[in-house]
Amino acid sequence: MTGRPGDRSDFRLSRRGGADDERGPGTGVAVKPAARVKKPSMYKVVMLNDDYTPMEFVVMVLERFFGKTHDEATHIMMHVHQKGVGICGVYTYEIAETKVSQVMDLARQHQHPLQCTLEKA
Ligand code: TYC
Repeated sequence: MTGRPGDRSDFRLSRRGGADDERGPGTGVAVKPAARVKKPSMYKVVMLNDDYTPMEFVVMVLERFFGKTHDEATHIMMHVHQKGVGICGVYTYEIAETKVSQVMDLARQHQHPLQCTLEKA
């Protein structure tokens, strides 16, 4: 299996309709074996406290980009406010990276110092 388009090097002829059944050679049905799929690594999107970003802005960010309800967002924001750091969500790398960018871009546009990073889960 090379990953090249159209590559069927990992296909095998099935027993039924095999290469030398009554239909003769070369009539077998190509069957792809179950792929071995690795689970992707997961990444935490982590938010850091600061003294200037308004609480309502953090709550809005958690609702908008992390699908939290108002109550969930308020809880996470208060956790970060009190403990200094908190988890917004856990995602595969590309999604986590996109969410960090979305948060940082919006914070920058509003001139808030809010910081958000990614950590391997
Ligand atoms: N500490 C901020 C304030 O008192 C609120 C805040 C919460 C800021 C969470 C950032 O990630 C944060 N306005």
